[in-house]
Amino acid sequence: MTDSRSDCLFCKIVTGEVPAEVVREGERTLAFRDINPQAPTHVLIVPREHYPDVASAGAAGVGVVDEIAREAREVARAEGIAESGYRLVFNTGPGAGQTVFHVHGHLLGGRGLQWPPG
Ligand code: D5M
Repeated sequence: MTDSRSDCLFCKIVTGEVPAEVVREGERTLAFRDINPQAPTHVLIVPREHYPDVASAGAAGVGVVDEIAREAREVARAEGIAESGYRLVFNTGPGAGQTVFHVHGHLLGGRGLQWPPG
């Protein structure tokens, strides 16, 4: 479950085949702005390796979810939202709104965020 997929949009962003506004390049991750932002800061953090969702990425036991959280902290600092607070969301499965099946953390911030999220 770790190879690049020719039919996966975020694998294509990782390889540069599809353009994106990249904000941070990690050794194991890439962070780029969401094409349909839901907050002043809305950045997606993806592993370079392909996992369909956070459950499979976590189950692989290779630290990739930890790495996404670490990168989110760095992006939040760079975006100036680390102090005011931010949300890191993994939609998991179609019922939860996942539409791209390459695990991605949504980093959201820069405005007040409501709870529950709906
Ligand atoms: O989130 C998938 C997210 O991916 C959604 O917020 C839109 C975003 N998206 C889709 N295509 C692109 C491209 N090409 N660049 C940047 N962002 C993109 P999900 O949790 O799966 O619903």
